[in-house]
Amino acid sequence: MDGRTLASAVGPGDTVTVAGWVHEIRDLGGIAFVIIRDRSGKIQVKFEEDEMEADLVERGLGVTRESVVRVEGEAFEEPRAPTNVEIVPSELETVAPAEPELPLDPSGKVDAELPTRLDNRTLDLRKDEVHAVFQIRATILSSARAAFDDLGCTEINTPKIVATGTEGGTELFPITYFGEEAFMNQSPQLFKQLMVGSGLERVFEIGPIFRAEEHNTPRHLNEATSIDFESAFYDHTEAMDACEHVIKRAYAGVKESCHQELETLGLAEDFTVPTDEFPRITYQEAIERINATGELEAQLVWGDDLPTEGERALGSDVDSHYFITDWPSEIKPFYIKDHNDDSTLSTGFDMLHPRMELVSGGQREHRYEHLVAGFEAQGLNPDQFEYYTKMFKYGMPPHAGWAIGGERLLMTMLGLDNIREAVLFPRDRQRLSPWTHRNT
Ligand code: AMO
Repeated sequence: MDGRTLASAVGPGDTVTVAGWVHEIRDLGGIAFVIIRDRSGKIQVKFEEDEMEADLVERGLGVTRESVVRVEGEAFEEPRAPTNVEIVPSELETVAPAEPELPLDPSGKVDAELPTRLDNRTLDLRKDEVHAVFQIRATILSSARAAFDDLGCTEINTPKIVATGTEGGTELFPITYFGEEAFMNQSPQLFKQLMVGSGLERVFEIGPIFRAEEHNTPRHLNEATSIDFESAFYDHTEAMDACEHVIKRAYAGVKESCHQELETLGLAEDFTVPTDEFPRITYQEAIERINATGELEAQLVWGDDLPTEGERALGSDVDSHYFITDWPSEIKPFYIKDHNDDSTLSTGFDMLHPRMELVSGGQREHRYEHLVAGFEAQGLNPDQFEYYTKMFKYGMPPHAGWAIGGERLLMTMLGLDNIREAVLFPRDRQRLSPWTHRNT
């Protein structure tokens, strides 16, 4: 297909072949403009009855919007064209026609509701703003990879079909694995820890996690992208430093590489890369500050999870990314280590954007006996996790790590209302394939 010139690279005087989608057709009578869109932008093609063969003009005006066409011609300077250049065609070929009735309008002139957009995601992505979101998503992931490279990490890929859950039993997706019950992985948690013990020492993974979330909310998905990190010989404070580095690098990468996309989304002027240190406040301080806002009906007490409204109240109070540290051990998972001098206090932390939680992490329990005792304390059967616990008997260094929710990072960075906007084909309670609405 190539040998073509991208729309953004067409300059006056060039003889070019461009190919892309028909974005718009403007027939002014005697003269008509067809705007062609490709991944780089748009280019105007001029059809003039008096200047061209009737057959070419007829074909030019006969194309339907969103058809894929290939146009050959010469480019001229034209200040009235959207990019100051227009092509006068010598040939137009319809490569793939589009039906005249479109399920949604990719030019964005006619709004569509989110379900219609998700049902027709391929067409939805042709809109500049939606396209921009996913370009930025890709930049976040490449910037995160660059940040992991700064930290000297090795990228790993761990199994998504597993024998046990790690993040709470009610959120598990069971599957049948050759007649036996298995599950979709909720998190690479145990595998990334095992890789620390393998001698890789410092690892990261960007991959899917699966959570059978009970409710449909604007910030939960049933399949999400987790950006996981784990390092040997790190404590929780060093893990927080690494987390801050990755988040800041993701923002900086977007600022540096996505100016056009930010402009398209109307964010270019206000987009700021966080540079200050993220405040670290203890859980105790967090509940006191939430209680002091008076936003909650009942006062929070030690051991309570932070409700969504509480997180929001604290978020607007702090007004930047921030960490909550020193959680009660009882509400953190079995793999999180307690403080050495106080077993009721854990080294677990969360990192939050003012709108919502983005990250959980902590130092891990690497001492075999303590780990097994922790399983029992949380009502889990250590035998089921033997593949994991056993390796703690053969030289497991102290280690710490965390996971960032990829979609939540994108959502909060761009101020998207709904997490479904941050994923190509969201999986929620109603949606298993792009176009199917399941009844629940
Ligand atoms: P946690 O369960 O807090 O921790 O998940 C880490 C981060 O992943 C994101 N996330 C989700 N995003 C969208 N939809 C969901 N259903 C969803 N569930 C989680 C959130 C969350 O902060 N193993 C630990 C991490 C660790 O300690 O390393 C874990 O999975 O942004």
